[in-house]
Amino acid sequence: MSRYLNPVIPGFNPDPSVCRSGEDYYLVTSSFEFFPGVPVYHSRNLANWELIGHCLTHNEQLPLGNCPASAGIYAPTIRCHEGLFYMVTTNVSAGGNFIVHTEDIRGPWSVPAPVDQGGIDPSLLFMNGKAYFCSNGHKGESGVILCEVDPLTGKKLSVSTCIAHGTGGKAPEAPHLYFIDGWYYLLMAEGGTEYGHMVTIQRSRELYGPYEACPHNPILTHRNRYPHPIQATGHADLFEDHKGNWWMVCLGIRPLPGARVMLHNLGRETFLVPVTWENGWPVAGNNGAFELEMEAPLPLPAVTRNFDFTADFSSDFSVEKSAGSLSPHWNFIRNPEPKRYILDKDRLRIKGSDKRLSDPNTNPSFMGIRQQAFRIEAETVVSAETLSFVRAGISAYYNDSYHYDLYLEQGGDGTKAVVVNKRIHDLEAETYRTPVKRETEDIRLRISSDLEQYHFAFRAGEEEWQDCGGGLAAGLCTEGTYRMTFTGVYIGLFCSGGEAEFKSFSLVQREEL
Ligand code: 6LW
Repeated sequence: MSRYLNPVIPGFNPDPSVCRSGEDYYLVTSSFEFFPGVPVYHSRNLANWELIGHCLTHNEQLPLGNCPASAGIYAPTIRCHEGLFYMVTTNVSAGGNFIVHTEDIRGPWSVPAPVDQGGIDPSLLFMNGKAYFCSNGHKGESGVILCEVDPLTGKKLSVSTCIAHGTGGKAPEAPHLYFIDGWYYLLMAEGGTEYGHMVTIQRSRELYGPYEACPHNPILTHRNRYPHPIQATGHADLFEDHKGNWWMVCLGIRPLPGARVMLHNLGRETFLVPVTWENGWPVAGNNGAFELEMEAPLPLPAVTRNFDFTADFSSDFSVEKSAGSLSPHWNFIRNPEPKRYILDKDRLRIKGSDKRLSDPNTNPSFMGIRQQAFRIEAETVVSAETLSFVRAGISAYYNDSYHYDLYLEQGGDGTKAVVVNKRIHDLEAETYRTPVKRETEDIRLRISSDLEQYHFAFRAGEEEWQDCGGGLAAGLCTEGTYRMTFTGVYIGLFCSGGEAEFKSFSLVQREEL
């Protein structure tokens, strides 16, 4: 037995799916309007996951132009079969369901092979030399829809047929099919991906059903566990490790511990739950529940975790080659324009455009890292050398309608100010502004957070740190958003207007609650 900590992948990492290749495990999560798409994590012990790349690294694989916040790439499934890795997902804003494949998990992955079956949350089952494709809903029909597919071309080889519905919960989704000990098992999420979320399972001797429900459904849920630090658990994938132990990865959220209503800003995170079998049915965790600290038979012991990030601006970096030279932790908002991000003498230059962080469905100049702990401290050093107007700094960015920005503003005449600007819903307000001396070259900007607030501070040259106020974390929480949104907060560097130079960026993410 080894001890490990949940979530195994904190921060915005929803809809996890996992596959095993020998003694290596690969896990993918949803990425919505962010680029590159579908992060790929690697682990050998199932508790520590390293981000090793993304499945969708080219614009042709990931058209996100005009995609609204929390649209774009929905839940992925990863499988490996006969030496190839397959990832299947939905671009809900362009093209629907598609499959990509690769021999090398580190990419590049193939061009997308579209599958002419609708619905979301697609999954693959390889069985007796055939590949089956299921998704949730199709042409207005609810339920799990199945067809045989050529996984390389995406061509459908049979008609799409509804094989099952959920077990009565709201929003049945996230279907995965497995063949285990002579049974086809159909794992699903139900109850909606909010506080009633749950995982159910059904089984049949025949792939096309009829499916019978497990007598102890839901097999995983925290819907009756209030208050518990982990809520909204569901959307799972089931697998056996190379030692014969069974597991589920699932999503869940950690609401802000201090809030009287449940609110979460870190996003839907990835959790690991041990699974045992009783009478041919899986039992997840402790009768469907699990904790932040777990004891379980990991294939290898867990090691100490560290989610700190320090940017390396010295590498030979271009956004076009982002899968290679840029740390995969950097994400962009929709398809980035490579010309706007330049590494030059250990500095990052970001060129702004007329697009601002609050502009919907577009690609402002921004590079961000997921916030993975409630308590963080992020710092950057920015200097603006420009003849035109520029705003450049650091942002706690949820999406175009919810972000807190701390930046240096420089006018065309050389006047400089440090500003805090907050955007919540349709209200945008400057909450802090102070001039800084024209001759000041470097401004150090800091965003820190605790369980309630983000705090902003700056330091001009060698002067003292100046407090610039704070902003409630509640302003960047999914539950408060106007449309239903699925992402989490990024801490990122941005520039609008002219051009700015960033000399460093670090993000300390403290795990302890
Ligand atoms: C995912 C679906 C869902 O595809 O959210 O709330 C979608 N339910 O299962 C995006 O994560």
